[in-house]
Amino acid sequence: TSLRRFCRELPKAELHVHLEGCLEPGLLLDLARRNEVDVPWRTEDELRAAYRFRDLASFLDLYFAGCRVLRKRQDFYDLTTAHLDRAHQDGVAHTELFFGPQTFTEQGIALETVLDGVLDAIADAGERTGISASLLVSAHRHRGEDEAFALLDSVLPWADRVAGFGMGGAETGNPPEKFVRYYAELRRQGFRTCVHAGEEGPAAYVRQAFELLAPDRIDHGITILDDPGLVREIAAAGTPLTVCPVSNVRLRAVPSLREHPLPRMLDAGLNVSLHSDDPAYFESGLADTFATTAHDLGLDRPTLTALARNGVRSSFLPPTARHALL
Ligand code: ES4
Ligand code: ZN
Repeated sequence: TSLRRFCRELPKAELHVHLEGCLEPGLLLDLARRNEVDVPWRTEDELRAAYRFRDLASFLDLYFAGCRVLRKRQDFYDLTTAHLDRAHQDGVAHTELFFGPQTFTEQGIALETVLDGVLDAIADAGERTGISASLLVSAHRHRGEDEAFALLDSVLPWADRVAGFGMGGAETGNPPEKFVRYYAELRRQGFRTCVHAGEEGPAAYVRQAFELLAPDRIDHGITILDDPGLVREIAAAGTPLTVCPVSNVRLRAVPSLREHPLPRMLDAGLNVSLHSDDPAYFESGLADTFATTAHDLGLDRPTLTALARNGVRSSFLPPTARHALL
């Protein structure tokens, strides 16, 4: 079988994908028209031409600009449905979707509009295709800890439909140490946690995340190799690192896929798995991410299988559901 087909058929768990980053150009422009939101792009090609990023911050500018077209419950439903149908086609058996309500509540959109649209689509997609999906509520680190606490309080009515909590946003200047009390509270309330760290921030941020926040997973973590002692500690702990190689190249955290640290991370015994991050903006779903990463880094099929199994093992599914996918 071809590499592409092998990667598509591999049973995969997608654990690091932002729902807002699944907004494809066609739907974005449709929603802009539907909701009469002015956007600076008239065609899908014009929008795609803007997918040239200097760094994480320049990407987040476009990502948050795209979010402005999402206004109504049906919009969140349509975004989630379109993504889950593509993920199902891509051989994703289970996915944990990051979603950041602060973007929308800040614009006066009710939390129920946003969450019920997403959660209804997750339930309907499961019935239609069999895909298993759950929600990770994501706070923005650039908004600070008080706003993260307010987010937590506001989503508690949906707590039984939230698989865990994460944190993304502008990393440089917003180190994990600013969120120690927030993560302690998440843990006290029994929630699973992840945190973006070491995407473009230094290894010291990954160390802070690991030691001070004690997350169940670390998202990215690619700069960890600058601190060999930390590599040994995190490898020994087995803490999953959800790596997104295509994203890292698009946001210029690494110069090219061929130079990506993934092989060194595997050699160091870290629990790494592969993910897409923002498939619409980086123009690569999970199957393509596996295939292009394998091609450019020369990964063999047993390695791809191991990466996919790491993803399944690192999911927040209950053990029986995890084992069914292994
Ligand atoms: C991110 Cl808030 C957010 N969304 C998508 N990708 C990200 N990377 C870091 N923060
Ligand atoms: Zn991410």
